[in-house]
Amino acid sequence: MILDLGEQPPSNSFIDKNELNSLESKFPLRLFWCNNCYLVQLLDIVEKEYLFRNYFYMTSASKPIVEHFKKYAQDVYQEFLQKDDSLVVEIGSNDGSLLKEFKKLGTLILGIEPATNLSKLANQSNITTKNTFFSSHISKEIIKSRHATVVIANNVIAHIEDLQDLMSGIKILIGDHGVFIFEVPYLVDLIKNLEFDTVYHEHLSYFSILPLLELVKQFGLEIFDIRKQLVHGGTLRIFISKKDNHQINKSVKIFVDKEKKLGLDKIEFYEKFSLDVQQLKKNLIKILTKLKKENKSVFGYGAPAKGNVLLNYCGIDTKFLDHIIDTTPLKQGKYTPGMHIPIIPPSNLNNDDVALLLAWNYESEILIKEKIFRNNGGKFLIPLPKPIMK
Ligand code: DWN
Repeated sequence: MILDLGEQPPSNSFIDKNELNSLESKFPLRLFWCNNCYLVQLLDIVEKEYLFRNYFYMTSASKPIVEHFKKYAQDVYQEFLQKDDSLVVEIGSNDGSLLKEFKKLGTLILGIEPATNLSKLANQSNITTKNTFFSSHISKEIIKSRHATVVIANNVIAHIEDLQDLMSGIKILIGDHGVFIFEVPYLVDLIKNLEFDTVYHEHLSYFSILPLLELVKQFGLEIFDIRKQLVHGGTLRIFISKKDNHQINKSVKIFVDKEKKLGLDKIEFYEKFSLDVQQLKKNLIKILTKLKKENKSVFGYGAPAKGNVLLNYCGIDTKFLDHIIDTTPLKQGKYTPGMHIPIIPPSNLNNDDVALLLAWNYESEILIKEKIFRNNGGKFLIPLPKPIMK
């Protein structure tokens, strides 16, 4: 085990006012490293129906990600979808924000989304979406009509328990000529930047390239390119196809060599992580306690899933934060899981002194957006990698 974050409620299980006194389900949240395949993973698995059938995270609620997806769609279109009649199948298509961009470019699209509330929203905005979990069975259904030109999946591969069935489903869906492109948060950034709050029950795997190479090889597939992205605290965009279909880009060897040099294949690489996370917790509570002693008004900026891991691990409740603001209509009027902090729509910030930036992965965009608040003396407390006021 490389990190123990205690018993926590699922980080997207936001609750209503009338549930505040009800018992909340909590599950162990512990991170493990496999000394055989080097995959960092959770071993305490929460039922996927419970986590994903009714889902509060909406891609469209975060403008920076919508912008990222716009550029992403254009890049993939340029490189792989110029041919007429190209089909993009997205696994975990959420509210259809990415597929909307491909549709604008004239590509055929199909979404696969288990969240009933979100797939309904997507279909209502004419983004054809199957309300189901992805599996090789679904792939066999789809190829009855045709193969996919591109299968795309973002921030969802880490959520899938059966990686074997996933890869066999991908192999079926892309056939001989298709390409599989996916984005996952990068383990090296998680460890280096102490992004412990991205460890939560939805994320079963914490990917690096060494274990992924072994996985795809088993299915006659190969990684032919890897491109680093800045979103979500450091992300890899990975390109996979049938073996020998594409020239292998030198990026693959660069990442493999880097990971071996860093020692991701040795437990020593992970040893200091847990101690550093415990120290971060102490430092953050110390700063918040001092602010409250000075009668400062402090609130949370953004109610991301990762924020709830941080709040529950550090025991930060309404003694420290008056409320949390968030742009997601589904979250507004709800309370955070475990710590029960009320979530309200973004409002005039100028009456508060300090914003704890729980959505730290959008620091640059949010600090620009809230310039007036800062010019009027408002401060942002950035929780990690080292709590700092800006
Ligand atoms: O892997 C996952 C990532 C992709 O998204 C999922 N398992 C769940 C989710 O994680 P998250 O909730 O930690 O994601 P975000 O994108 O960091 O969430 C940002 C939150 O902040 C959203 O609720 C929207 C909100 N927000 C805001 O209130 N004002 C965001 C921005 C940019 C803002 O200006």
